[in-house]
Amino acid sequence: MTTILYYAPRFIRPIVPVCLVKYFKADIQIVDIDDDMENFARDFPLKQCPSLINRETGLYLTETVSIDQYLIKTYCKDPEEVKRLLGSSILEESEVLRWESFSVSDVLNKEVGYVGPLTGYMPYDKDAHAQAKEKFDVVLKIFEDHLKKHQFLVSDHVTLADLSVSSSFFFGFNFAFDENWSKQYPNITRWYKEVTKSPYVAEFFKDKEQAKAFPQPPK
Ligand SMILES: N[C@@H](CCC(=O)N[C@@H](CS)C(=O)NCC(=O)O)C(=O)O
Repeated sequence: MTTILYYAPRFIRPIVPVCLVKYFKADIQIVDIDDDMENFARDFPLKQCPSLINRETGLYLTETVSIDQYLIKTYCKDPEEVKRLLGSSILEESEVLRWESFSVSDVLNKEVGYVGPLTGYMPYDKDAHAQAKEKFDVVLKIFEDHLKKHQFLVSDHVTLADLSVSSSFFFGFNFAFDENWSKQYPNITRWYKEVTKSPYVAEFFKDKEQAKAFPQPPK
């Protein structure tokens, strides 16, 4: 029985794991949770993805950070490339983990909290939305300041940190971050455009466009 990576096209966190499986041509079946809900829900009661399972060998992983590590360390055959992606010193490895963990927790949650109500994905409440904006602005400032001084998040090349954070920012760039937004965040935009062209994720991003207009709050 093959290993299965569960994902859903509407979700952000599985973007990088799916790209890694494709890039490394891993012998893993990529399955949409909606096409296999009974088995998925039985084995993953939280019904969250990405999740990785081989029902024969007992391989069972949840958490994007864990799945990304597993995929790279198992399927990337070049040890130098593994170091390039995951860091080549203890400090770099820790920094990659820091940004990756941040991206699938605070970054994504605060981004969805701010952008989601503008797109109808979540209910809109004026005061709650103002607070969500304040919180996400802090996240944005962290990245804008960092990327003003650095080409990439950790090293002088793309690491898993860049892949993970840029895929979290996809939610914003897809639904809200238009050209005007980019004028306010030129370094995030420059970095996002560069990282999303990286061969690891280019296939996914090649037909994705930046939002044409920032959505306005419902009247
Ligand atoms: N802690 C998990 C969270 C996974 C997660 O929440 N995934 C979202 C998709 S991006 C999901 O499956 N949401 C459906 C739900 O929570 O019902 C991780 O970092 O991978």
